Amino acid sequence: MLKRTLKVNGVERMVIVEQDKSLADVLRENLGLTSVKIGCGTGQCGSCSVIIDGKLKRTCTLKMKRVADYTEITTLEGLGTPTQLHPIQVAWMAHGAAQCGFCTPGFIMSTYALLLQNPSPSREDIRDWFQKHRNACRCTGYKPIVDSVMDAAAVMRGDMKLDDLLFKVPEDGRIWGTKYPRPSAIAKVTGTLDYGADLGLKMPEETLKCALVQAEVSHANILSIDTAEAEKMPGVFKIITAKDVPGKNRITGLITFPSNKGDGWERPILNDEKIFQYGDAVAIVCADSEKHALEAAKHVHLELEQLPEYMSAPAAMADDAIEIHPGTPNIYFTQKVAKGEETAPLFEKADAVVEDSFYVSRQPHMPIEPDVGFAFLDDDGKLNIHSKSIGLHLHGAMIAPGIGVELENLIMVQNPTGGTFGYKFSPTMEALVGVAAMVTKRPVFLKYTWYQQQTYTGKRSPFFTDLRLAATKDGKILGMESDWSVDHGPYSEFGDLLTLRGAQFIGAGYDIPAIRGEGRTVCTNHAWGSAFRGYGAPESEFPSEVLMDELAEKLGMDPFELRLKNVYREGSTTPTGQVPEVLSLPEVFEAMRPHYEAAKKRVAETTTDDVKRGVGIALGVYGCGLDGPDTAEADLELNEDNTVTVFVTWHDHGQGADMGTLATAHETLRPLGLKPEQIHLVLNDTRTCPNGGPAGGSRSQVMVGNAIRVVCEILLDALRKEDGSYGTYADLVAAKQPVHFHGKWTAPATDCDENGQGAPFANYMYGLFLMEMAVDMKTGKAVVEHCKAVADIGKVCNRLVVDGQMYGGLSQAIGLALTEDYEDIKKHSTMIGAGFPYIKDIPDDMEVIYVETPRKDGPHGASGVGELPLSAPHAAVINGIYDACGVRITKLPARPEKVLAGLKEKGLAK
Ligand code: MCN
Ligand code: FES
Ligand code: FES
Repeated sequence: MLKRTLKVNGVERMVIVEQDKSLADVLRENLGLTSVKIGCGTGQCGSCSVIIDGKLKRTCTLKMKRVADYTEITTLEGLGTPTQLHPIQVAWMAHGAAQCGFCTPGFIMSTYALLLQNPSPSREDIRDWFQKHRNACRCTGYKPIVDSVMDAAAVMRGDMKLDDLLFKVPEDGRIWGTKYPRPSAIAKVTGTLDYGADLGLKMPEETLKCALVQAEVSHANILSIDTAEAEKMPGVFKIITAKDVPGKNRITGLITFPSNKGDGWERPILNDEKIFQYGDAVAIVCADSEKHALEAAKHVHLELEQLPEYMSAPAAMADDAIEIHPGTPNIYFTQKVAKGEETAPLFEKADAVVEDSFYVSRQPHMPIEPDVGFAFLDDDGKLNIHSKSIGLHLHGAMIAPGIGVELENLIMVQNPTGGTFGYKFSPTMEALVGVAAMVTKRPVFLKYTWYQQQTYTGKRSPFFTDLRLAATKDGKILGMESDWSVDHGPYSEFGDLLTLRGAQFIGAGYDIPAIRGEGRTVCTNHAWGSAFRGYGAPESEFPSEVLMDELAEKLGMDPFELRLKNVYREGSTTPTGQVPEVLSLPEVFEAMRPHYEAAKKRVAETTTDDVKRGVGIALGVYGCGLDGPDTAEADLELNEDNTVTVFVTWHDHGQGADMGTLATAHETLRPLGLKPEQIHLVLNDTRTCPNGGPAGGSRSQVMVGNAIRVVCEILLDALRKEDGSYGTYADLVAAKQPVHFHGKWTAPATDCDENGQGAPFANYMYGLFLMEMAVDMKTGKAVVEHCKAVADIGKVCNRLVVDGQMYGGLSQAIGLALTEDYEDIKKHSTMIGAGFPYIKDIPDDMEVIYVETPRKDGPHGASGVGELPLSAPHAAVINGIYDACGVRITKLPARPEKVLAGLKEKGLAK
């Protein structure tokens, strides 16, 4: 133990701490300064950055024994407060630089340190600084952050007025379509928003801290679990294994299609008979402190019988592979696609046929905030589970039988969330903390390290795809043949639905009259397949968008013109035979044309023998919603003071659910003349909020937005008087009318049949992506120098949010193309190891142009946006590499060594 007096935010504070405790933990736990966030915990993300004696330092790796007495420390709490914001914080709000906001305190402190030493940094200086100090952001694509720093610096120098950064509501009172800052921005920029780990510090004293006992092999039979030694360890309250679980100890994967050969009940909460993947949990240690829980977990002994590990779809499909779930074949679902006439004769008579094999990799989500959650039994005996869930009602249904709780006795709440990018479409720890609270009858808290986040949450399911295209000599596509295998890991959860995405999105965007193909879902022992932004689109459109370039080359056509020739027009149908809801793609292309031409010219002028440059394009399409008649509900209450409260489950990954809810409600309620602050939001608590459905499939703006529109219109109808004016709360009460309203909206869509045909989505998003690439001919390293996107996402609800969605998604697509992977469990278990894109990996020059085609079935004309920027831009990167240096990468990621091998093969390496 040591005593230290620290000068924190200008005040002397004494702490008595263990010498090996990190400064980050001391600031958070001993001093309550929870603006200091712990992301990676290993010095790779910068979210724990503070200023120590005038210098920026990461505190998660700084042990207290190295912190001297009277060290001066400034945290975000010392920079500005909600009522007295620092210009950096105001700039952050003005540019929408805090999405999930988890990285924000670290970035703002880093900015402050930079501006102290360089009041007039250039954009490149700022990028160099954040690169050097490892400030990592997964949401924003960094551009809004650099914009914020530039403006904050200008204000601090006196070159700009702070007032210029403040949002002013336009005269017509409208906030729809503007840059109104999201309601949660102020809490995010001041570090006052409590995320799961912060809430964990504020829980009652009797709260038990949990640690998991996890497998370190990927496939094994469990012979025995010995907890005897661990149970005697200090502070241990209870060690829970499968035998203690009150329910059926399974999480249902909610099988979507009857032809699925599994029953969806194969995923254990605590593994009992077998280990199916690395990290599977076999026991939960509940103790009085995290330290004690972790220590005891090391003393639980597992006796395992190792089985062959099938770490990819081809391995699990091999003839001699044993069934991973005995009784269910490893290929447990197949999905056909059959549109139009038979393709075989078309391929025979076609002028040009191209074919290739593709692999889209096991992209890790890599939120900065590791998974975290807690549970407790409330005074009514109901089990409350708080987590990062982005599907509260869905997850309740998936886990309740396994835990052994009736659905009506289960309350699910989403904590403020530091990014998920889809991994939280899966229950991760909800059932574990639920079981622990039920068994111990105490509040329980569990947080993962970043290593656990990476190794024990779902990942993008790799697709292995063979694809053929047939076309006439003038470039009209005649037919397509596809075959795809989906490595979905050991758990079935939505694997059939993901496989259907291949039928729906391979070749999307083009009018292809005849399609034949088959996809299959394969059970493997690698990380379980969970939703990842784009969900099937990047896996499906990578093959078709790269093959389009191969076709263009074969035909001697420009890839831009070939695409334009085939995009949806009057009379076209999608791969599922659906008539597209809008036909804006020709307009999208024309909006891109001048930029494409300028880019071609620029790369021709700047390419050199050492650094070859090229341009790649790709077309992206994705549907908004869950397939078929997807539904969302919303509630609204008119309050006594004539303000309204909207109750809704529009889950917030960090994308801006609060902003979407507010702007959609405000726009609908404009006849009442309410100010934005007169609309209160209650989000994401199943006790009070009806089922809006999960925040996946870029569905919320359309689905939940429509439910909000409907309930707001019901209120308007209730208040409307004969003369067209609107009454008040008092009028409704006087007339004995209700003041609480319920709205519901169902998408006019149909499920796909066994041939993948149907009209599954009422709304789509469309985009054309352009990447200007530079390839170092010595190393094979490819970088994106400029990036442009033209997007049709319908009418824009909030401009800051959609820009942020686009930049963030584009940077994840660049990561998917060039660096990111989770294949090698050891090597890819850290941010750096897994190829997390830092600021210098992402171009500063990113621009998005919107073609706002109003959607009939979108609230106020809006479609979705979240996943569009991760639908196909990675194919543009790969096409750009080929254009630059002639190496065609078909298996992601295009790491330098892969490109270099291609260059060597062609004798082009320098
Ligand atoms: N929006 C808008 N105008 C439109 C369409 C949408 O202003 N025409 C806004 C909405 O109000 C919402 C945001 O854009 O705030 C995204 O809307 P939408 O596309 O409907 O998607 P969801 O709200 O359902 O969000 C989910 C989507 C998905 S599926 C993933 S995965 C994802 C994503 O959004 N994960 C994210 N964006 C993310 N952004 C962050 N920062 N972190 C994640 O984990
Ligand atoms: Fe400290 Fe990531 S650098 S938490
Ligand atoms: Fe940067 Fe989410 S806003 S990680």
